[in-house]
Amino acid sequence: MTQSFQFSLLATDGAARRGEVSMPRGTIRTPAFMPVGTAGTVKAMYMDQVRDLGADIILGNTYHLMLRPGAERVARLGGLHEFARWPHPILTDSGGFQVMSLAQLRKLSEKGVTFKSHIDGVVHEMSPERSIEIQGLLGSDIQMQLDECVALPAERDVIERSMELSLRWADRCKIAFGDQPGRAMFGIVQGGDDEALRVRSAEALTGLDLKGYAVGGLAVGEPQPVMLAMLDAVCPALPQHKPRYLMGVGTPDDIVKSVQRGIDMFDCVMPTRAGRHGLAYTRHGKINLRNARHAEDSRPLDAESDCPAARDYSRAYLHHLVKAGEALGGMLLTWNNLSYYQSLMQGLRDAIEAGRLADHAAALAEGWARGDL
Ligand code: PRF
Repeated sequence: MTQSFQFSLLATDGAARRGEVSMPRGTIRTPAFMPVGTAGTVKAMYMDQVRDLGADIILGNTYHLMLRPGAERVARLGGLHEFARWPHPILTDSGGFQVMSLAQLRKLSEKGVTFKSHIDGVVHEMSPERSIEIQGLLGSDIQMQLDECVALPAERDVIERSMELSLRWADRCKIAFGDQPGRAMFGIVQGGDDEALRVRSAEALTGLDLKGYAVGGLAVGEPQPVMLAMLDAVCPALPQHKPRYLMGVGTPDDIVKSVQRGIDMFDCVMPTRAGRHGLAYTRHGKINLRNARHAEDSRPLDAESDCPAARDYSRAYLHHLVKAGEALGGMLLTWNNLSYYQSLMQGLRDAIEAGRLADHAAALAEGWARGDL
């Protein structure tokens, strides 16, 4: 196992990349999907299950963990890996995005962001430096710069000022992070739906020579073609030999199309959150188990899957669990969904290695369109 943080490109197919991100706690096979473990748990899953499905890394949230149980407390308890019993790599989001979507009474300035906790109303301050300090206390392997993400649509000058602020915060986060050979701090490209601003952001961050780059501020209300156009502009402006992470994306279709444009890493609450709401992702598209048409359907979600949740339980039983509000319903559907997402990523990795990504993407789309027969 390597003692430093490294990215190797193993194969390419068009703009798509098959790679490996190595660090002391393990190796991430890319393209990778990171299950979201916001509060130190991938909701409704055991960590062993998450690992067995093929996850090499999970995501944790600075915002939630700083509020409860607190970063200093997690540090005293041995760090997040030990606390949550996940010994493999962890990436933490910096908190800015969650403050903007969850906290009350937010105030943004050059210094950072002040907000009231959504849990108990206590006022907190987070600067770029404090965000990096918290991520260090948690023991995060890949730390994100503090950034500001504007909701779209927005005026160009609002997007521009916000993007410039995020760049200044990237500088400060880089200094705060310092030199930690086994860990990484990623910058976040912003710039809304403006290609020129996106390229400026990507070029300025590239100049900071960070260990990896995220693309933020997408999947925030814009149509998919706009997101894809931003990736078409941003990816060529990022260094070839650094990992690229598209934050908070997305549906299986978003992921495939983003991989085809050169993205290496993804995280999204979709498979876990949708699972707890009765939705199953399958090779044949999404199935809403709440629907009465499943009430006497004895077929499993996918007889050919090697995930027990997909293969061994009838849709009728899953429908019953979901309707009855039973915890097991959310557990089985989350298991199915993360299994589907990880198998999707394995399929993409294999296809890139074999140089047949375009055909593979077409076959996936055909399966989703075929529907749940
Ligand atoms: N910034 C950060 N986290 C994020 C985003 C962002 O822009 C997004 C946007 N899709 C999801 N998570 N820091």
